[in-house]
Amino acid sequence: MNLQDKKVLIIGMGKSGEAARAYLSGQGAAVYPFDDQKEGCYRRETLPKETWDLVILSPGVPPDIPVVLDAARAGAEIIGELELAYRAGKGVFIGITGTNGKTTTTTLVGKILQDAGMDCRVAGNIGSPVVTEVSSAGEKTCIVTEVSSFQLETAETFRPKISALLNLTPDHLDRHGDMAGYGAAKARIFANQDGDDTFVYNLDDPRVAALAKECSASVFPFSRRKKLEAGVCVASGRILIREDGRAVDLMGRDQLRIPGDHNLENALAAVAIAWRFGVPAEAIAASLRDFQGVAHRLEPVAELTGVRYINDSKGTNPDASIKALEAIRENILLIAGGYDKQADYRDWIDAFSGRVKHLLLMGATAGPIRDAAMAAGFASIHLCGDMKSCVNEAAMLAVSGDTVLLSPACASWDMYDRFEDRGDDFKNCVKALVNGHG
Ligand code: UMA
Repeated sequence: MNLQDKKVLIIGMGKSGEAARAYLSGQGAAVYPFDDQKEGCYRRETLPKETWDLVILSPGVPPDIPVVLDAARAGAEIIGELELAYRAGKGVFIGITGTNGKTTTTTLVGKILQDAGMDCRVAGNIGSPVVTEVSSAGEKTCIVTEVSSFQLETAETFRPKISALLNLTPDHLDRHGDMAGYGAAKARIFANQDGDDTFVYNLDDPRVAALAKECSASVFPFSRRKKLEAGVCVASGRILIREDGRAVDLMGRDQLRIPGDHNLENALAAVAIAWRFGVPAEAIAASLRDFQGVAHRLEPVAELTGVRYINDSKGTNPDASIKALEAIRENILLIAGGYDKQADYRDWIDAFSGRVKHLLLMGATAGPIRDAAMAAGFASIHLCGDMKSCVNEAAMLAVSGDTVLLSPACASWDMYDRFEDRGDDFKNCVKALVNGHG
């Protein structure tokens, strides 16, 4: 794509927008940054009469705000930063999406490839814009990309060599309208693939399995429940790769260091991806045995007077938080609440049963969650206002053997810029307790 002297509008000057600006400027384009909040950017009033060769829309910006509609009316092509990176024509892409587990799986695939000595970068929704990584990539560099539904909406021609769909449960319905809209966005991960490419998917997830039927790529499923003729599965406690009538016994599932059934699924997905990418089985197994998980996802923080503190700030939707509750199992003091994505909390509250002793709430959804929990008969609820009061209140209520878990079931955007900041706030509040300043 020749970008020399092209007139490009970038909407949203966060991480994606700034990365796109740097790339486009380097390619000789004339860049116009737009942002509702930031200094030094154009505003809508100065832009509606302009025409554009290209518009780059940041993933967190809703596609129906006036400045985007103006650009669409003017006939501009609107793409996202992922698509821009893909059009650079460099690197071989692995694209990983799903409601939960994306970051863990992407990190793990990156580790397996790097441990195996391959030239590889990890990028995307995980935090490092794809276009930045692509700028310095070679033709054969593997770009292991965590892809969100927001990024897929604006990825017209994106065609990963290997794509993966981990699971599909309600999330971001405020943006996608309903599950059909959300699923359609996720299915874009394989929309441009053909028989030379691979689609890895979770056979145990009925919504994902239904979408896989529409896929033209070579499919390679994984399952933790069923034995498969072809794909990656678990039998008698062993992780197996099966393909072309041959079975490779990779390792025992008990050799994984990341906890919970959901992490087993993430590991199976990573095995399927790495195998199809050509990594030898022994190398995959060695990296898997070594992998300790990612920050903000069931991350142990401290133990104080027999009480464990665990940071799961990445639990940004009910289903992710259910996975954390299932992994910890019992005696949980749960800190939750945050930005309102219009989620349905009923299944999550049902999962409290036998597991959660006290619920400590903060953020915009504190009220709605309290009401839903009371309606479901869960009464031990504490409205706390901020992280410090949540942590201090939990420390007062907890007894030896309990776990204080931050797993909000909501995004952080009402109180923090990013879930990482929320997790760091939790860790700092716990550290203050440990140092006696809680
Ligand atoms: N903005 C406007 N008008 C609006 C809305 C936003 O001007 O109506 C501006 C804001 O003022 C801000 C900028 O847009 O300056 C923010 O853009 P953004 O929300 O797209 O955020 P980025 O910093 O570009 O980060 C994005 C992803 N964020 C979202 O999708 C919300 C990051 O994913 C990603 O790591 C980063 O690109 C690099 O690829 C985060 C995320 O929360 C982790 N993702 C969601 C999730 O995982 O659930 C999808």
